[in-house]
Amino acid sequence: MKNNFVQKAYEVAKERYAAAGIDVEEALKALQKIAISIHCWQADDVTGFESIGNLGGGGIQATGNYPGKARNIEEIRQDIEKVLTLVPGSHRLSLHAIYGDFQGKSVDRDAIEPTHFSSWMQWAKEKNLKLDFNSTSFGHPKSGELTLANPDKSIRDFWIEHTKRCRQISEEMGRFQNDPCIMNLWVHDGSKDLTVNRLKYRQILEQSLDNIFTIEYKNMKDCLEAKLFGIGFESYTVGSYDFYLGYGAKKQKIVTLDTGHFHLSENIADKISAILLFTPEIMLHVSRPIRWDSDHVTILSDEVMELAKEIVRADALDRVHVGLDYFDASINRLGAYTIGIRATQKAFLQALLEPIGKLREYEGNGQYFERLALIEETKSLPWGAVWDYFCLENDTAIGEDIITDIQQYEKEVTSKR
Ligand code: RNT
Ligand code: ZN
Repeated sequence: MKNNFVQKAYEVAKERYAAAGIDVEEALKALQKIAISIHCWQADDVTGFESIGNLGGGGIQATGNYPGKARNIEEIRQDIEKVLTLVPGSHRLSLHAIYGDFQGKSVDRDAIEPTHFSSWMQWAKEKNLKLDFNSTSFGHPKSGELTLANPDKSIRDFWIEHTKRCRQISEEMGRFQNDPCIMNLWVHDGSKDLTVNRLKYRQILEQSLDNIFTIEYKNMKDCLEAKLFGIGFESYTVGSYDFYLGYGAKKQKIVTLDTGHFHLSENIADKISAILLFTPEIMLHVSRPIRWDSDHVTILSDEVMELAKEIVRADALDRVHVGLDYFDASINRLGAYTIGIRATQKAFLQALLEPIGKLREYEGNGQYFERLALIEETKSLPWGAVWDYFCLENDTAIGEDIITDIQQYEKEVTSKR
Protein backbone atom coordinates (compact mmCIF):
# COMPACT_ATOMS: atom_id res chain seq x y z
CA MET A 1 0.00 0.00 0.00
CA LYS A 2 2.60 2.49 1.16
CA ASN A 3 4.77 1.46 -1.77
CA ASN A 4 2.04 2.56 -4.17
CA PHE A 5 1.92 6.02 -2.65
CA VAL A 6 5.66 6.26 -2.81
CA GLN A 7 5.69 5.29 -6.46
CA LYS A 8 2.90 7.74 -7.33
CA ALA A 9 4.41 10.60 -5.37
CA TYR A 10 7.73 9.96 -7.08
CA GLU A 11 6.23 10.15 -10.56
CA VAL A 12 4.66 13.51 -9.75
CA ALA A 13 7.81 14.76 -8.07
CA LYS A 14 9.89 13.77 -11.08
CA GLU A 15 7.68 15.86 -13.33
CA ARG A 16 7.72 18.77 -10.94
CA TYR A 17 11.51 18.68 -10.89
CA ALA A 18 11.65 18.33 -14.66
CA ALA A 19 9.58 21.51 -14.89
CA ALA A 20 12.30 23.19 -12.84
CA GLY A 21 14.92 21.83 -15.25
CA ILE A 22 16.19 19.07 -12.97
CA ASP A 23 16.79 15.47 -13.95
CA VAL A 24 15.80 13.39 -10.92
CA GLU A 25 17.12 10.13 -12.33
CA GLU A 26 20.57 11.64 -12.77
CA ALA A 27 20.47 12.85 -9.18
CA LEU A 28 19.51 9.40 -7.92
CA LYS A 29 22.31 7.78 -9.89
CA ALA A 30 24.78 10.15 -8.29
CA LEU A 31 23.33 9.56 -4.82
CA GLN A 32 23.61 5.81 -5.24
CA LYS A 33 27.36 6.23 -5.69
CA ILE A 34 27.90 8.18 -2.47
CA ALA A 35 29.31 5.75 0.07
CA ILE A 36 29.22 7.00 3.62
CA SER A 37 32.11 5.91 5.81
CA ILE A 38 30.23 4.70 8.89
CA HIS A 39 32.18 5.09 12.13
CA CYS A 40 32.28 1.81 14.07
CA TRP A 41 32.53 3.57 17.43
CA GLN A 42 28.90 4.65 17.80
CA ALA A 43 28.10 0.96 18.38
CA ASP A 44 29.92 0.77 21.73
CA ASP A 45 30.61 4.34 22.87
CA VAL A 46 34.25 4.25 21.65
CA THR A 47 35.20 1.31 23.86
CA GLY A 48 36.95 -1.12 21.51
CA PHE A 49 38.26 -4.59 22.24
CA GLU A 50 41.57 -4.13 23.95
CA SER A 51 42.00 -6.19 27.08
CA ILE A 52 43.35 -3.17 28.97
CA GLY A 53 39.76 -1.92 29.10
CA ASN A 54 38.37 1.45 28.27
CA LEU A 55 40.45 4.23 29.74
CA GLY A 56 38.53 7.02 28.05
CA GLY A 57 40.26 10.39 28.03
CA GLY A 58 41.87 12.11 25.07
CA GLY A 59 39.39 14.92 25.43
CA ILE A 60 36.47 12.96 24.02
CA GLN A 61 33.54 11.55 25.91
CA ALA A 62 30.40 9.57 25.16
CA THR A 63 27.60 10.50 27.52
CA GLY A 64 24.57 8.41 28.39
CA ASN A 65 24.01 4.81 29.40
CA TYR A 66 21.27 3.56 27.13
CA PRO A 67 21.07 -0.22 27.47
CA GLY A 68 22.11 -2.67 24.78
CA LYS A 69 25.51 -1.46 23.72
CA ALA A 70 27.59 -3.89 21.67
CA ARG A 71 30.01 -5.75 23.96
CA ASN A 72 32.16 -7.63 21.51
CA ILE A 73 33.11 -8.01 17.88
CA GLU A 74 30.15 -10.28 17.06
CA GLU A 75 27.67 -7.82 18.50
CA ILE A 76 29.18 -4.85 16.71
CA ARG A 77 29.04 -6.73 13.42
CA GLN A 78 25.49 -7.85 14.07
CA ASP A 79 24.44 -4.26 14.84
CA ILE A 80 26.18 -2.82 11.79
CA GLU A 81 24.58 -5.47 9.59
CA LYS A 82 21.20 -4.43 10.95
CA VAL A 83 21.93 -0.75 10.36
CA LEU A 84 22.87 -1.53 6.76
CA THR A 85 19.39 -2.90 6.17
CA LEU A 86 17.94 0.43 7.31
CA VAL A 87 19.89 2.69 4.99
CA PRO A 88 19.86 2.80 1.20
CA GLY A 89 23.07 2.40 -0.82
CA SER A 90 26.44 0.69 -0.25
CA HIS A 91 28.74 2.08 2.34
CA ARG A 92 32.08 1.86 4.10
CA LEU A 93 32.99 1.07 7.68
CA SER A 94 35.58 3.09 9.51
CA LEU A 95 37.45 1.06 12.13
CA HIS A 96 39.61 2.38 14.93
CA ALA A 97 42.80 0.50 15.82
CA ILE A 98 41.31 -0.52 19.19
CA TYR A 99 38.69 -2.60 17.38
CA GLY A 100 41.10 -5.32 16.25
CA ASP A 101 40.15 -8.96 16.54
CA PHE A 102 42.58 -9.61 19.40
CA GLN A 103 40.96 -12.90 20.44
CA GLY A 104 41.16 -11.94 24.10
CA LYS A 105 44.95 -11.55 23.95
CA SER A 106 46.62 -8.43 25.16
CA VAL A 107 48.17 -6.77 22.13
CA ASP A 108 49.68 -3.38 22.81
CA ARG A 109 49.23 -0.55 20.33
CA ASP A 110 52.81 -0.79 19.12
CA ALA A 111 52.29 -4.46 18.29
CA ILE A 112 49.09 -4.47 16.22
CA GLU A 113 49.30 -6.17 12.86
CA PRO A 114 47.22 -6.67 9.74
CA THR A 115 46.31 -10.17 10.96
CA HIS A 116 44.35 -8.60 13.82
CA PHE A 117 42.09 -7.17 11.17
CA SER A 118 41.82 -10.08 8.76
CA SER A 119 38.48 -11.22 10.15
CA TRP A 120 37.18 -7.67 9.64
CA MET A 121 38.41 -7.67 6.06
CA GLN A 122 36.76 -11.00 5.37
CA TRP A 123 33.51 -9.98 7.01
CA ALA A 124 33.47 -6.63 5.19
CA LYS A 125 33.95 -8.37 1.88
CA GLU A 126 31.00 -10.64 2.56
CA LYS A 127 28.85 -7.66 3.49
CA ASN A 128 29.93 -5.61 0.48
CA LEU A 129 31.53 -2.98 2.70
CA LYS A 130 34.85 -1.23 2.17
CA LEU A 131 36.96 -0.44 5.21
CA ASP A 132 38.59 2.76 6.38
CA PHE A 133 40.89 3.00 9.37
CA ASN A 134 41.98 5.21 12.28
CA SER A 135 44.98 5.14 14.58
CA THR A 136 44.01 5.34 18.26
CA SER A 137 46.12 7.58 20.47
CA PHE A 138 43.64 8.06 23.29
CA GLY A 139 42.61 5.73 26.13
CA HIS A 140 46.00 4.18 26.83
CA PRO A 141 48.43 4.42 29.76
CA LYS A 142 50.91 6.16 27.42
CA SER A 143 48.35 8.65 26.09
CA GLY A 144 48.85 11.39 28.66
CA GLU A 145 48.79 14.94 27.37
CA LEU A 146 51.17 14.34 24.49
CA THR A 147 51.65 11.41 22.12
CA LEU A 148 53.25 12.14 18.74
CA ALA A 149 54.25 15.59 20.01
CA ASN A 150 55.84 14.29 23.19
CA PRO A 151 59.40 15.51 23.90
CA ASP A 152 59.98 12.17 25.67
CA LYS A 153 61.45 10.03 22.91
CA SER A 154 60.31 6.70 24.32
CA ILE A 155 56.66 7.76 24.44
CA ARG A 156 56.85 9.50 21.09
CA ASP A 157 58.46 6.45 19.48
CA PHE A 158 55.73 4.21 20.89
CA TRP A 159 53.07 6.30 19.11
CA ILE A 160 55.11 6.63 15.94
CA GLU A 161 55.36 2.84 15.84
CA HIS A 162 51.62 2.54 16.46
CA THR A 163 50.79 4.94 13.66
CA LYS A 164 53.19 3.30 11.23
CA ARG A 165 51.56 -0.04 11.93
CA CYS A 166 48.15 1.52 11.37
CA ARG A 167 49.29 2.68 7.94
CA GLN A 168 50.52 -0.80 7.14
CA ILE A 169 47.19 -2.28 8.25
CA SER A 170 45.35 0.27 6.11
CA GLU A 171 47.51 -0.67 3.14
CA GLU A 172 46.56 -4.32 3.63
CA MET A 173 42.89 -3.42 3.86
CA GLY A 174 43.09 -1.32 0.71
CA ARG A 175 44.87 -4.07 -1.17
CA PHE A 176 42.42 -6.71 0.01
CA GLN A 177 39.36 -4.69 -0.95
CA ASN A 178 40.89 -3.35 -4.14
CA ASP A 179 39.95 0.17 -3.13
CA PRO A 180 42.07 2.62 -1.14
CA CYS A 181 41.57 2.52 2.60
CA ILE A 182 41.45 6.04 4.04
CA MET A 183 43.39 6.25 7.26
CA ASN A 184 42.57 9.08 9.59
CA LEU A 185 45.07 10.38 12.08
CA TRP A 186 43.80 12.36 15.01
CA VAL A 187 45.83 12.83 18.16
CA HIS A 188 44.50 14.67 21.17
CA ASP A 189 47.86 16.25 22.03
CA GLY A 190 47.43 19.49 23.86
CA SER A 191 47.28 21.21 27.17
CA LYS A 192 44.72 22.29 29.72
CA ASP A 193 46.35 25.54 30.61
CA LEU A 194 48.61 28.30 29.39
CA THR A 195 51.33 26.79 27.27
CA VAL A 196 54.62 28.45 26.53
CA ASN A 197 56.27 25.89 24.26
CA ARG A 198 53.63 25.94 21.56
CA LEU A 199 56.14 26.05 18.76
CA LYS A 200 58.24 23.24 20.21
CA TYR A 201 55.41 20.68 20.36
CA ARG A 202 54.31 21.59 16.86
CA GLN A 203 57.84 21.10 15.59
CA ILE A 204 57.93 17.70 17.25
CA LEU A 205 54.56 16.75 15.76
CA GLU A 206 55.76 17.79 12.32
CA GLN A 207 58.88 15.65 12.67
CA SER A 208 56.87 12.67 13.93
CA LEU A 209 54.52 12.95 10.96
CA ASP A 210 57.40 13.19 8.50
CA ASN A 211 58.84 10.06 10.04
CA ILE A 212 55.49 8.24 9.93
CA PHE A 213 54.93 9.14 6.28
CA THR A 214 58.34 8.04 4.97
CA ILE A 215 56.87 4.87 3.49
CA GLU A 216 54.71 5.51 0.43
CA TYR A 217 51.76 3.20 0.01
CA LYS A 218 49.58 2.55 -3.00
CA ASN A 219 46.43 1.17 -1.40
CA MET A 220 45.87 3.59 1.44
CA LYS A 221 45.50 7.33 1.79
CA ASP A 222 46.44 9.43 4.82
CA CYS A 223 44.23 12.10 6.24
CA LEU A 224 44.88 14.40 9.18
CA GLU A 225 42.24 15.68 11.56
CA ALA A 226 42.58 18.96 13.41
CA LYS A 227 40.64 20.09 16.42
CA LEU A 228 39.96 23.32 18.24
CA PHE A 229 40.09 21.91 21.77
CA GLY A 230 39.16 18.89 23.86
CA ILE A 231 37.91 18.39 27.41
CA GLY A 232 40.94 18.87 29.64
CA PHE A 233 42.83 20.38 26.70
CA GLU A 234 41.13 23.74 26.56
CA SER A 235 44.10 26.04 26.10
CA TYR A 236 46.19 24.45 23.43
CA THR A 237 45.87 21.80 20.73
CA VAL A 238 49.11 20.90 18.98
CA GLY A 239 47.32 19.66 15.87
CA SER A 240 45.26 22.76 15.27
CA TYR A 241 43.49 23.50 12.01
CA ASP A 242 46.22 25.89 10.84
CA PHE A 243 48.80 23.22 11.59
CA TYR A 244 47.17 20.45 9.57
CA LEU A 245 45.99 22.69 6.78
CA GLY A 246 49.56 23.86 6.36
CA TYR A 247 50.94 20.35 6.63
CA GLY A 248 48.37 18.94 4.22
CA ALA A 249 48.96 21.64 1.64
CA LYS A 250 52.72 21.31 1.87
CA LYS A 251 52.87 17.51 1.90
CA GLN A 252 49.79 16.83 -0.22
CA LYS A 253 47.94 14.95 2.48
CA ILE A 254 44.19 14.83 2.91
CA VAL A 255 42.76 17.18 5.50
CA THR A 256 39.88 15.88 7.62
CA LEU A 257 37.16 18.34 8.51
CA ASP A 258 35.19 17.28 11.55
CA THR A 259 32.17 19.57 11.67
CA GLY A 260 32.45 19.73 15.48
CA HIS A 261 36.06 20.87 15.51
CA PHE A 262 35.69 24.55 14.79
CA HIS A 263 34.25 27.63 16.41
CA LEU A 264 30.53 27.01 16.47
CA SER A 265 29.70 29.86 14.13
CA GLU A 266 32.33 28.87 11.60
CA ASN A 267 31.05 27.87 8.17
CA ILE A 268 32.57 24.48 7.36
CA ALA A 269 30.94 24.38 3.92
CA ASP A 270 32.92 27.41 2.86
CA LYS A 271 36.19 25.56 3.48
CA ILE A 272 35.58 22.98 0.74
CA SER A 273 36.35 25.10 -2.31
CA ALA A 274 39.35 26.71 -0.63
CA ILE A 275 41.01 23.54 0.62
CA LEU A 276 40.51 21.62 -2.60
CA LEU A 277 42.68 24.12 -4.44
CA PHE A 278 45.64 23.16 -2.31
CA THR A 279 45.20 19.57 -1.13
CA PRO A 280 44.37 16.42 -3.07
CA GLU A 281 41.15 15.45 -1.30
CA ILE A 282 39.06 16.08 1.79
CA MET A 283 37.79 13.68 4.43
CA LEU A 284 34.68 14.67 6.37
CA HIS A 285 33.60 13.73 9.86
CA VAL A 286 30.00 14.83 9.81
CA SER A 287 28.85 15.43 13.35
CA ARG A 288 26.50 17.76 15.24
CA PRO A 289 28.12 19.97 17.83
CA ILE A 290 25.79 21.35 20.48
CA ARG A 291 27.53 24.19 22.32
CA TRP A 292 30.82 22.34 21.96
CA ASP A 293 32.24 19.29 20.10
CA SER A 294 29.51 17.22 21.72
CA ASP A 295 29.23 14.60 18.96
CA HIS A 296 25.45 14.55 18.85
CA VAL A 297 23.78 12.47 16.15
CA THR A 298 23.98 14.08 12.72
CA ILE A 299 20.62 15.41 11.53
CA LEU A 300 19.41 17.14 8.39
CA SER A 301 20.51 20.56 9.59
CA ASP A 302 21.18 23.67 7.54
CA GLU A 303 24.89 23.16 8.17
CA VAL A 304 24.93 19.64 6.78
CA MET A 305 22.84 20.69 3.78
CA GLU A 306 25.16 23.61 3.06
CA LEU A 307 28.12 21.27 3.24
CA ALA A 308 26.57 18.81 0.80
CA LYS A 309 25.59 21.63 -1.54
CA GLU A 310 29.08 23.07 -1.55
CA ILE A 311 30.55 19.68 -2.43
CA VAL A 312 28.13 19.22 -5.31
CA ARG A 313 28.52 22.82 -6.49
CA ALA A 314 32.30 22.39 -6.48
CA ASP A 315 31.83 19.20 -8.53
CA ALA A 316 33.92 17.51 -5.86
CA LEU A 317 32.04 14.31 -5.06
CA ASP A 318 35.03 12.30 -6.21
CA ARG A 319 37.46 14.29 -4.05
CA VAL A 320 35.51 14.45 -0.82
CA HIS A 321 35.13 11.36 1.35
CA VAL A 322 32.08 11.50 3.54
CA GLY A 323 32.49 9.95 6.96
CA LEU A 324 30.48 10.28 10.14
CA ASP A 325 31.75 10.88 13.63
CA TYR A 326 29.43 11.04 16.61
CA PHE A 327 28.79 8.88 19.63
CA ASP A 328 25.58 9.29 21.52
CA ALA A 329 25.14 6.76 24.31
CA SER A 330 21.83 8.21 25.49
CA ILE A 331 19.55 6.77 22.79
CA ASN A 332 19.25 3.52 20.87
CA ARG A 333 22.65 3.24 19.21
CA LEU A 334 21.40 1.64 16.01
CA GLY A 335 18.82 4.37 15.85
CA ALA A 336 21.61 6.92 16.18
CA TYR A 337 23.44 5.34 13.25
CA THR A 338 20.34 5.14 11.10
CA ILE A 339 19.30 8.73 11.67
CA GLY A 340 22.78 10.10 10.97
CA ILE A 341 23.45 8.09 7.82
CA ARG A 342 20.06 8.81 6.33
CA ALA A 343 20.28 12.50 7.23
CA THR A 344 23.62 12.78 5.44
CA GLN A 345 22.22 11.04 2.37
CA LYS A 346 19.16 13.32 2.40
CA ALA A 347 21.45 16.34 2.46
CA PHE A 348 23.28 15.06 -0.61
CA LEU A 349 20.03 14.28 -2.37
CA GLN A 350 18.84 17.85 -1.88
CA ALA A 351 22.19 19.10 -3.09
CA LEU A 352 21.96 16.94 -6.20
CA LEU A 353 18.46 18.23 -6.90
CA GLU A 354 19.49 21.86 -6.87
CA PRO A 355 18.86 23.83 -10.09
CA ILE A 356 22.48 24.86 -10.10
CA GLY A 357 22.63 25.86 -13.77
CA LYS A 358 19.87 28.39 -13.38
CA LEU A 359 21.25 29.67 -10.08
CA ARG A 360 24.65 30.24 -11.66
CA GLU A 361 23.07 32.00 -14.57
CA TYR A 362 21.26 34.39 -12.25
CA GLU A 363 24.41 35.01 -10.29
CA GLY A 364 26.41 35.68 -13.43
CA ASN A 365 23.83 38.22 -14.55
CA GLY A 366 23.79 39.96 -11.19
CA GLN A 367 20.16 38.89 -10.73
CA TYR A 368 20.40 38.50 -7.00
CA PHE A 369 16.70 38.66 -6.19
CA GLU A 370 16.16 35.83 -8.66
CA ARG A 371 19.02 33.80 -7.19
CA LEU A 372 17.70 34.13 -3.65
CA ALA A 373 14.12 33.44 -4.71
CA LEU A 374 15.09 30.26 -6.53
CA ILE A 375 17.17 29.03 -3.57
CA GLU A 376 14.15 29.60 -1.33
CA GLU A 377 11.60 28.03 -3.66
CA THR A 378 13.84 25.01 -4.24
CA LYS A 379 13.64 24.22 -0.55
CA SER A 380 10.00 23.21 -0.90
CA LEU A 381 10.31 21.12 -4.05
CA PRO A 382 9.17 17.54 -3.34
CA TRP A 383 12.58 16.03 -2.56
CA GLY A 384 10.99 13.90 0.19
CA ALA A 385 9.07 11.93 -2.43
CA VAL A 386 12.32 11.32 -4.28
CA TRP A 387 13.98 10.18 -1.08
CA ASP A 388 11.18 7.72 -0.28
CA TYR A 389 11.47 6.31 -3.78
CA PHE A 390 15.24 5.96 -3.37
CA CYS A 391 14.61 3.92 -0.20
CA LEU A 392 11.99 1.83 -2.01
CA GLU A 393 14.33 1.17 -4.92
CA ASN A 394 17.04 0.17 -2.48
CA ASP A 395 14.67 -2.14 -0.70
CA THR A 396 15.12 -0.39 2.61
CA ALA A 397 12.83 1.10 5.26
CA ILE A 398 10.69 4.03 4.13
CA GLY A 399 10.29 7.04 6.39
CA GLU A 400 9.13 6.39 9.93
CA ASP A 401 9.25 2.62 9.34
CA ILE A 402 12.80 2.80 10.68
CA ILE A 403 11.28 3.33 14.13
CA THR A 404 9.28 0.11 14.30
CA ASP A 405 12.12 -1.79 12.70
CA ILE A 406 14.62 -0.61 15.31
CA GLN A 407 12.15 -1.17 18.13
CA GLN A 408 11.75 -4.74 16.95
CA TYR A 409 15.51 -5.30 16.90
CA GLU A 410 15.76 -3.77 20.34
CA LYS A 411 13.12 -6.14 21.64
CA GLU A 412 14.70 -9.18 20.08
CA VAL A 413 18.40 -8.39 20.36
CA THR A 414 19.80 -5.38 22.17
CA SER A 415 17.48 -5.43 25.18
CA LYS A 416 18.71 -8.92 25.98
CA ARG A 417 22.34 -7.86 26.34
C1 RNT B 1 37.87 13.54 18.24
C2 RNT B 1 37.87 13.30 16.78
C3 RNT B 1 38.09 11.88 16.35
C4 RNT B 1 37.35 10.90 17.22
C5 RNT B 1 37.43 9.48 16.73
C6 RNT B 1 36.93 8.53 17.74
O1 RNT B 1 37.43 14.79 18.59
O2 RNT B 1 36.70 13.79 16.22
O3 RNT B 1 37.79 11.74 15.02
O4 RNT B 1 36.01 11.24 17.33
O5 RNT B 1 38.71 9.23 16.34
ZN1 ZN C 1 36.32 13.35 14.15
